[in-house]
Amino acid sequence: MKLLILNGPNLNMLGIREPHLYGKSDYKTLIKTVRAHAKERGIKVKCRQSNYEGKLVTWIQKAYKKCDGIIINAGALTHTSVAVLDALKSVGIPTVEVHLTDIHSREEFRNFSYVSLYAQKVIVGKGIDGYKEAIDFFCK
Ligand code: DHK
Repeated sequence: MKLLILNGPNLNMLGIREPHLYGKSDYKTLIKTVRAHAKERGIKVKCRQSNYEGKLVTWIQKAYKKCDGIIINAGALTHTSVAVLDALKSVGIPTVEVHLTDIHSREEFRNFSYVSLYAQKVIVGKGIDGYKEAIDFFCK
């Protein structure tokens, strides 16, 4: 079992950006936590972050026939990117959408997610633990 774990714009700023919302842990800690949890579950992970929509699209495309699942926090692209949605639909890989914050209880513009139109599961508002739960989804 191999998972692609994708993080979008500004997730590299964790620990610095609005810590009251996104928490005090930095991106490095997030990845360390995710890797440790995946190892416990015997799952291989490939972790990638970009501030560029096209990079995320390309990584999703490259996962075709290579990864068994995708865990994605597309950051702000969640709410805007038809391209990310189309890429997920193109490869047809089971996908869990994760958000550190509860996007449904924040500003109205965060309420809609293109990724949710494809994702098999959506996890919001659980911080870093949401990524662990997403890994566990693929263990069933
Ligand atoms: C992360 C972002 O960067 C925001 O643009 C989303 C999401 C929420 C999160 O909660 O992880 O709206």
